[in-house]
Amino acid sequence: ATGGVVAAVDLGATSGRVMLGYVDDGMLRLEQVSRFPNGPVPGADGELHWDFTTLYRHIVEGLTEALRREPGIASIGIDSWAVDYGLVNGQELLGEPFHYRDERTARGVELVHARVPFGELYRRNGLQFLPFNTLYQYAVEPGLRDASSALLVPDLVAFLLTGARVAERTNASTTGLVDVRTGEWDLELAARLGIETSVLPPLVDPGVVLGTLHGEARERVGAPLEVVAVGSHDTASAVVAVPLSTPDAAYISCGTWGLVGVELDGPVVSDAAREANFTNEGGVDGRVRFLHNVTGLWLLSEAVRTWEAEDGAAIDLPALLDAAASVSGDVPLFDANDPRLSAPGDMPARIAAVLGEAGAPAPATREAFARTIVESIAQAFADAVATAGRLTDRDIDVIHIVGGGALNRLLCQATADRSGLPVLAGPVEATALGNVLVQARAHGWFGPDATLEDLRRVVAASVSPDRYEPRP
Ligand code: LFR
Repeated sequence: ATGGVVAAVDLGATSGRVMLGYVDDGMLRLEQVSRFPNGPVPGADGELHWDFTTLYRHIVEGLTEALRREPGIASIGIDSWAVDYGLVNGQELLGEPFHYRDERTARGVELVHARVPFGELYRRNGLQFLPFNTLYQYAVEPGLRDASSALLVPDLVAFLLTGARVAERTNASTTGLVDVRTGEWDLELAARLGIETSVLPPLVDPGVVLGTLHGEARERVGAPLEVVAVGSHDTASAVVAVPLSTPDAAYISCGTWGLVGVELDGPVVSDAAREANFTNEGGVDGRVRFLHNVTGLWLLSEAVRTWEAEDGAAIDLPALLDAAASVSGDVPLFDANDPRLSAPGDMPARIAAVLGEAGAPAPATREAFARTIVESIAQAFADAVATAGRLTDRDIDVIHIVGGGALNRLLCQATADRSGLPVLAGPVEATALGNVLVQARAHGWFGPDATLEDLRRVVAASVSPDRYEPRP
């Protein structure tokens, strides 16, 4: 066959969805089946969790509806944000997973670095420092002792659906416990950190069949559908669907985060890469996602959330961005990666405080504030692209922006202006497309030996990006 239909479950930090992906003669099309909200939920002591139980219910409902619409679904693929996990014992989920923005991780960082200095960690796992990397969470996770397995979010969904206990490799690379050179669990590192290695499930690669729906999931959805591993880290799936147009192209996968970097065949764990806080995450087909996390649209969505709470009414984001685009003159910039901006809470006040420290007045209107946020994100994007070029000795000639950020015209233009490079924006749904493509390839719909480049050709044939030229 040269085509068919699959279902993609794509969970983001602010919303999740179930999509149908149609492949037909080298072309690709998505249809949204359901979309549901997601976000941090404070627990009894103010700690931040995910409401995984509700997410899972939405997933099963979405899949049920997907199968009703499309009885011919060939498989299901699941991706989500990285690093977070659920603990299971037997068939039971031991409590709601922690949200990576919970502040307990600060203690985990201290504990881990006291045992293994960051320089050594970087040489072993290749990861930029992010305080929530899974190994820091495990260091403060008492529940690990009672668990038979620790499963990252997409693996946890696959486990509940099929009973399979695995760790998909691209997402496992974000735990900090996978050896960047071999792609296998670094059992010695885990042991040194006091992490029970029996909780780490066997690693599998994207494209592998994980199992078929079982038990209640099978009854509810109504068929023994197959679950196929995809690049289960959302960013890994997104990078699959970047229609890289030149060998020296950079990408920005922009949603809650802006993941800024290039694709490599092997890791770079130089001192310079470590100092620039660049990560070597595992990509599909053994590629390396050499990138830096920039705090992305989180800054804007948290600001909007604060203003909506003040007003007791919803804010029209496109209208706000249009108004922001018309703000004339220079607006003050702040460091988008300031760690004080990473927790939920009053974002405008915190940004005003950061600006105040630097002697800059806070913008007086909401549109000017939104402009300050977008320009500051764009500046951080431009800086990270330049650093990626420097660290990999590449002359970056174009920036692809994929994900929800590709819809933000102000951000795309500001990124072009501040980097001096053309920006190609789209596809918006890169993550779901990458999820679908890897499943479709596993079914042989692109021929027996389709490479990532072949998959990207399908994307390029199916969507046309918007082009932004840099302005002087
Ligand atoms: C993007 C993302 C990033 C990861 C962050 C936290 O959705 O997966 O790649 O660093 O979320 O998991």
